[in-house]
Amino acid sequence: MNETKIRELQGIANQLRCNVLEMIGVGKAGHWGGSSSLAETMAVLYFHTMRVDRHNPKNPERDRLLLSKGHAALIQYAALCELGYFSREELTKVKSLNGLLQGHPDLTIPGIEAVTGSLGQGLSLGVGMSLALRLDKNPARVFVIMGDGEQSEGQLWEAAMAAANFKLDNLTAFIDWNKIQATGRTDDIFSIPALDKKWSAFGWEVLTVDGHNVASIADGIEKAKAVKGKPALIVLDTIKGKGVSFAENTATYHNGMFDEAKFAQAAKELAALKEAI
Ligand SMILES: Cc1ncc(C[n+]2csc(CCOP(=O)(O)OP(=O)(O)O)c2C)c(N)n1
Repeated sequence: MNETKIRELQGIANQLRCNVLEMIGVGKAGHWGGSSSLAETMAVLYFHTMRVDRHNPKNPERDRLLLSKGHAALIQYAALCELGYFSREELTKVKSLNGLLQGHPDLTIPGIEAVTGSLGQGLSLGVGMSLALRLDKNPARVFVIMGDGEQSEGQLWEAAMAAANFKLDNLTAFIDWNKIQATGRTDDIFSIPALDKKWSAFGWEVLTVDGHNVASIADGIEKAKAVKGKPALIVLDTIKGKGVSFAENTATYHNGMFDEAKFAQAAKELAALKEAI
């Protein structure tokens, strides 16, 4: 990937973080931590890798992205808004009764492929979709993003076995390995050591990339797509809350509130990141 493309995608990731901050606003709870850790991945998937068509959101040959960690919906909304799936005005109405965008992904929202939020279910949905696409000889691919805290959900390990059993090489999953879940460090709450080895023992091709480096993410996805006869998992080594210094590496902003001063500081830091491109 050349420098121009890298700068373009990083610029998009920075803008996605700004959109998320705008949606959370002042004095309202919002999932900053697990949204911001995915900004680069969303930028690469939606603006580089995936075939999507906002003019025809249901195009049968579109690639599908399922956010199994549905509480991070704001970062997906941020990307869909930049692509023009809905107006910017919707961002200001997020999580309100008269708004389109709810706290978790919903099928009423253009570009959203699955209702998620109850953790552990997205991969099962992805397996079903991948099987259906293969039966239809449809070349579309399915991408599923899970959290590291989410790895304690038993259902996703059944889905992992099924995907390997059915040799689903049209399926790529991600773990947003930001090491923190809702109330503290994932290792302290429910430790699952050697995640990469576990997934490869379950029959998946596994690779780990720097989840804040757009070129590494894009390269990892290309490698995953080239794998034949089995599904691939990309572990995204990320920082929860990335981009706002006081919100990084803490559970406080998993679903926290910004007061006016904190919001202003966050906005300033994100603006500086944009300037630095
Ligand atoms: C089945 C289920 N149990 C509990 C929750 C509440 N919950 C929401 S987010 C979260 C933590 C998720 O942590 P992780 O997967 O690491 O997400 P990230 O840190 O990337 O936001 C929990 C337990 C849920 N949404 N679904």
